Amino acid sequence: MAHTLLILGGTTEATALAIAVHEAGITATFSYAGRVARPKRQPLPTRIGGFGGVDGLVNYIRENGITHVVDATHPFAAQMSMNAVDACGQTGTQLIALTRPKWQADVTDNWTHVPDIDAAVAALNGPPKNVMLAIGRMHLDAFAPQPQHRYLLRLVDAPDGEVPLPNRHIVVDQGPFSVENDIALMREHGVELIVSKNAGGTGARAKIDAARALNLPIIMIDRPAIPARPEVGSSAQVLAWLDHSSTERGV
Ligand code: 3Y8
Ligand code: NAP
Repeated sequence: MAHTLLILGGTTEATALAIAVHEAGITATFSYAGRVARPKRQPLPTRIGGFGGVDGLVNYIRENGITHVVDATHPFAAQMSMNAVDACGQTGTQLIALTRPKWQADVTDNWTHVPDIDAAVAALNGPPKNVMLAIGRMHLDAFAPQPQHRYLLRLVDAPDGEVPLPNRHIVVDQGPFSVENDIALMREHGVELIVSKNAGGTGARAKIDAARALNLPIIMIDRPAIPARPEVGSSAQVLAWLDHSSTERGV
């Protein structure tokens, strides 16, 4: 019985999965939220934009006869992951998450772990420093209470609205990044401290290795809580799950 797969994308692993699913000849649609101007092209039919909450995703699943959902979104895309658990529960659709492990500090690293964005902001109390804020665009406003620092911001698209940080230098660049590039960038701007999400994976890893090479401290933001769901760490495991899972809807 043929499967009809929905891949919730936006990560390096989602792209790798799309290639594997395409090569396996499995019917699938790739989904982006539509956050950036030029998302990577995928070898699968691609939809762009929110579904309209849980109900919108339930309708999408039903109207498109989706039998399996793979949540391959970023570990900080907690709302999408919660919605996927709810919508698949309501429709009896098989769900699995393709995730990647958190980065772990080694003995030479100087990381300060904070639970969330607001705690990262609080950790920036103190005299002006050159801070690399490598967390994208969506949460820049949260850092407005710490205007004293000289920020190096890396954004996927040039900002359309006002950026609430007076002393900043904006680099427009879309990952995956390289360690050499990030070392050069940090040196060029005299970066003294990096703020990072614990994204895991390889696409955002360059700055972690660059910080290690330059012996720079990192404020590392832990991942938001995500509801329990089956998780695997590779495209091969997703394909095996598809082979072994039935296509009947749960009752
Ligand atoms: C829209 C479109 C692939 C996917 C590549 C990964 C790696 C490169 C590194 C830094 C950190 C950051 C950010 C980052 C990385 C990968 C992956 C990853 C971090 C794209 C993409 C979309 C997004 C959304 C975007 C967020 C932003 C976050 C930039 C695509 C390029 C900071 C996360 O301007 C905005 O609104 C940007 C929003 C969510 C976080 C934020 O708060 O701003 N990602 N990133 C997806 C959609 O529309 O559904 O996939 O081509 C994808 C990638 N970005 O196939 O190679 O796997 O994580 N993305 C973070 O980790 O902190 C950059 O600068 O060092
Ligand atoms: P989020 O906060 O968890 O989701 C907010 C809303 O965006 C969701 O409720 C949903 O809207 C929509 N959405 C999110 N991902 C979607 C997808 N793949 N397809 C369709 N709609 C999606 O998500 P986010 O943190 O903004 O992340 C958005 C996208 O960027 C995701 O694809 C994620 O993988 C990617 N990304 C995020 C980060 C990050 O740091 N957050 C990093 C790298 C890549 P509706 O409720 O209307 O359905």
